[in-house]
Amino acid sequence: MKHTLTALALAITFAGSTQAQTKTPLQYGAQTTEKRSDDAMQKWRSNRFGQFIHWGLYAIPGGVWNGKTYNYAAEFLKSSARIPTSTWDSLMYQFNPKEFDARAWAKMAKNMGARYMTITTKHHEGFCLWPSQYTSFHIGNTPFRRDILKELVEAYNAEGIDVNFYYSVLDWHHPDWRYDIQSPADSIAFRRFLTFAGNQLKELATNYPTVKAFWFDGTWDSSIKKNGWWTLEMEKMLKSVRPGMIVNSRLRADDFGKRHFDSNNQLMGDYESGYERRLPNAVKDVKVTQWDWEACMTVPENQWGYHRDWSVSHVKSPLELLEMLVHSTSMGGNFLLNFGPDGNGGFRKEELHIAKTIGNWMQQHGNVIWNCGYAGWEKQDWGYFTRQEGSAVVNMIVFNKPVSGLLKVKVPNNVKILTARSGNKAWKVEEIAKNEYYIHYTAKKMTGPEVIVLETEKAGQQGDKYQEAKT
Ligand code: FHN
Repeated sequence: MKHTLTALALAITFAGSTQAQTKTPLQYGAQTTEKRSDDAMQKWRSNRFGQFIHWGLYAIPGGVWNGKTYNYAAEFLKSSARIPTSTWDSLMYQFNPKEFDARAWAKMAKNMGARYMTITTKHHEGFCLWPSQYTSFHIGNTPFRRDILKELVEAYNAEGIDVNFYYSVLDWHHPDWRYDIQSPADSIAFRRFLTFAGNQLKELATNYPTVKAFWFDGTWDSSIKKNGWWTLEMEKMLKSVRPGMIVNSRLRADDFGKRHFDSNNQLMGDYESGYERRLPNAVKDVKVTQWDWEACMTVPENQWGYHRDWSVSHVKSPLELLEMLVHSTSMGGNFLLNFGPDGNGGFRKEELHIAKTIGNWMQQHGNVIWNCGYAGWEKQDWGYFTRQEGSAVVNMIVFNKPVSGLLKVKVPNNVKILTARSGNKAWKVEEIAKNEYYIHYTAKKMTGPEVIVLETEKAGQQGDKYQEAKT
């Protein structure tokens, strides 16, 4: 038996070293294998809740063209309604959002509890919300003229909110954009395109010095996948122009066109950004807590830009969205909730209601979200745990109260729960089995997700008070 075990151990060691030796050599793969721990990344992580804003020319038609409503995502109307580029681009001459008030937007985000905002500087249509010197397709050439990006950065920063820039590499306006490289001519054109995009990115990072992160999108086509070198070059360039800069995994492709995670399964960029309109499974996908990640979420099923008609899909309620925010925090991820302002610069009433409802809860309970993350405790059906790294205090956020009123909590070995409180109210804590407690949550009525704060301490080795069943 001893020999068999030794042989097994050797085999594992050998397999491990073979694996290490067969690591694919990469020029454009991951730059680090660990979570970033610098101040900028810690701030990004502690923010936890962000406001996503999709705003561009698509806000003018709002999903309706020549009297016909197209139910696919409003920002894709150009393609859904097969609108020629020149016709679409001339929407620029109508862009005049008279109600736009950057300070009011920033106040709304602040009251909602958002600690960062990510704005589409350029979406797939190619229109730029800043006066770029590398194209004439920008805000400065609309009747509105004002530098929307600058106003937003200033207003949000004045509220203490970090601003990040969404940038779509895919560009329907630019003549040199290619979906694939199939000829030398494509290759030459696409090189020009990459230079253009690189110039714009440098321009953004230089001219808006407080930008904290770049949120890349539209990077899934073969043309980009065949140019992994460029994605790494952009990551390095942005970080050298602005030390501490953060980039999402969507930017990156490695030498073999592998995206997000390189051919050695290492995360590229600073955080994983593949969770779109979905969240990791809180029980099965605990591995995602090993790296930073962010989920982005729409209010209707799949509308990012303003669409006039939200009647065709489920529209998420404030409580559903709040639960997603808590769920994300409990798994060590950020939650980026999308808003699509209309062509006048106003928000839909549903979005205002969501911001207000979430904000009311965050004003009371934001401290179980900001600076918090994965608690390391087994998830239970009543809701989620969060905690500040290293703290002995664990937060329970209760969404589903069992009819018994008994909330089960399973603690790791040698951890003891001392108290359970919601504000001034203390709940009875009952130890019921080895590493298991009930919190007697006797509240008559829940008015929203309840926060129960557990004070814990490290306990010594437990004796044999609880015997395993002999079966
Ligand atoms: O096509 C876009 C979509 O319009 C939106 O911008 C989302 C946000 O994550 N990204 C793309 C789809 O993945």
